[in-house]
Amino acid sequence: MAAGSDLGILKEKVAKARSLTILTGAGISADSGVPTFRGADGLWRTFRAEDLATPEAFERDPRLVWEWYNWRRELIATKNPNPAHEAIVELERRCQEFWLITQNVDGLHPAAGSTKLSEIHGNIWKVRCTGCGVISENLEIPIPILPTCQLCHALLRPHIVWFGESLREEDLRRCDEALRACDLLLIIGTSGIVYPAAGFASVAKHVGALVIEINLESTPQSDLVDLSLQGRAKDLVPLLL
Ligand code: BV8
Ligand code: ZN
Repeated sequence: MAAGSDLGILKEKVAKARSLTILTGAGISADSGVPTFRGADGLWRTFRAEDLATPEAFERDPRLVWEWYNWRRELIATKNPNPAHEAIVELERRCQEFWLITQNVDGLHPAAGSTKLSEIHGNIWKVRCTGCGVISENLEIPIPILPTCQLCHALLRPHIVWFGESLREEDLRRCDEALRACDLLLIIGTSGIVYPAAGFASVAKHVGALVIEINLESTPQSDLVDLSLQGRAKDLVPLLL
């Protein structure tokens, strides 16, 4: 558990931050009961996320990929934001210059009230047409196993960034701006393995920002950051207020 003194230092840094940027991963939603990717509960049947979250997997077997996303939607639909999500909404309200970057597709940050936000890997409640490209919200539980577009009847896919697919230019631009402008970057609940998000800490570090990590355990980023606080996001993040 993080030392009291470290928490005190961090609380002060947050209060004094001119420009605060936060990067989150699956760990922040773990306390809401959403499985992480690499945690013990990360596996779905016998597949690894990297095997299903790819354009090739969808090309090969769209039914299987939709079954997986439907399973995750049904699970996430019963989950609520936790005190860590809520504390981040309060930090957005307090900090003059603020941006939240999330790798999570579960939609719990916007559900908590976050607005200054980039969902860089997409959102599981949005679908995109493989024919005409129209993007729409879809909250159906269960979603039809091979959903089609109401406009052109082509197959719909999750509006999610899969492995091997580039992030949206607008998101990359907005994230780069927030990482280069911030004087404090908070990294919460991510294993720091998937790029380009795994490279964000060094971008902020490069411009002289203080980089602080909150995670249950140490990560490949722990040597790079200025301070690594170990504990549950739901316990530690609210203590920053
Ligand atoms: C791209 C949507 C251009 C899908 C996701 C450079 C080097 C090596 C490889 C690459 C590279 N550049 C590109 C790549 C390839 C690839 C990549 O990074 N591969 C990895 C596996 C090495 N990147 C891409 O393909 C990206 N596209 O770069 O396009 C290109 C393409 C090809 C080649 C070059 C360039 C697209 C990446 C996005 C993929 N989509 N998600 C879906 O969700 O269905 S990624 C997905 O996995 C998540 O969004 C997230 O990003 C990642 C999982 O990481 P975490 O969120 O951190 O979750 P994880 O379970 O791993 O860890 C949880 C952490 O929380 C742990 O540390 C744990 O200790 C902690 N924790 C747990 N409980 C708590 C907690 N902490 C606090 N409190 C708790 N209670
Ligand atoms: Zn269409």
